[in-house]
Amino acid sequence: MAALKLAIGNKNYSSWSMRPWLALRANDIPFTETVIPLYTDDPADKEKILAFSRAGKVPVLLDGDITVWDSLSIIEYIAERYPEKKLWPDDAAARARARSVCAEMHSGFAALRNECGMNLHRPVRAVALSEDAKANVVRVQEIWRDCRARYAAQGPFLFGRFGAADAMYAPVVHRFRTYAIEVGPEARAYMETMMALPAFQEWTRDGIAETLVIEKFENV
Ligand SMILES: N[C@@H](CCC(=O)N[C@@H](CS)C(=O)NCC(=O)O)C(=O)O
Repeated sequence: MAALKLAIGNKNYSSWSMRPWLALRANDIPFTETVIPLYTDDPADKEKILAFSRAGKVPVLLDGDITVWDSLSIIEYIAERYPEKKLWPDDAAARARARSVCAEMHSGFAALRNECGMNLHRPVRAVALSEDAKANVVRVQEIWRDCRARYAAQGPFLFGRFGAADAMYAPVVHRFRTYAIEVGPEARAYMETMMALPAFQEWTRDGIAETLVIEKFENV
């Protein structure tokens, strides 16, 4: 079986790319990666993304002649192709909840995303957040606290073992860390669990080692 290919953006900045990358790496699923620099002045870089998917966005997964684009669809595809990795919980109620929190992340939290862009090499420093972003921070913590209260007996991640929901929320751990956002003890414990995950550490190391700077994401 040919190895999966994942096209991603700069690891320093591309939170959407981090999600499926982690879902694969944390579950020891073999794949090759292609890093395409984002938002450069070189139109060839955009062409490279378009060659993977006409949507013109990363991440994109290639599995033979199957193309899957969009981080959540890729995670769904991986879950289906590797059911033994249990990216979704076995229990139907837990699975419904996991899907809901993933969809909530995918379609929401715009203020937090805009005001606290993932930027691994940014020195840790607090910024003044809007009321909407503050509400996002409260809601993320509520989700994490609720999941941990329900599923702690099954493991240290949101639904026990590392799964789709953790992959979707991992970039938020970086956002909270980099922008020195104050969190409660349950959120802190979950962040520490995530930051100790070897796959999370590998992505972070790779991102920090990148030298390409995207001006519009700096000085925030
Ligand atoms: N909803 C998409 C969003 C993907 C997205 O916005 N990707 C950005 C990078 S993080 C991108 O490819 N930007 C390049 C461009 O617009 O040229 C997903 O979850 O995969």
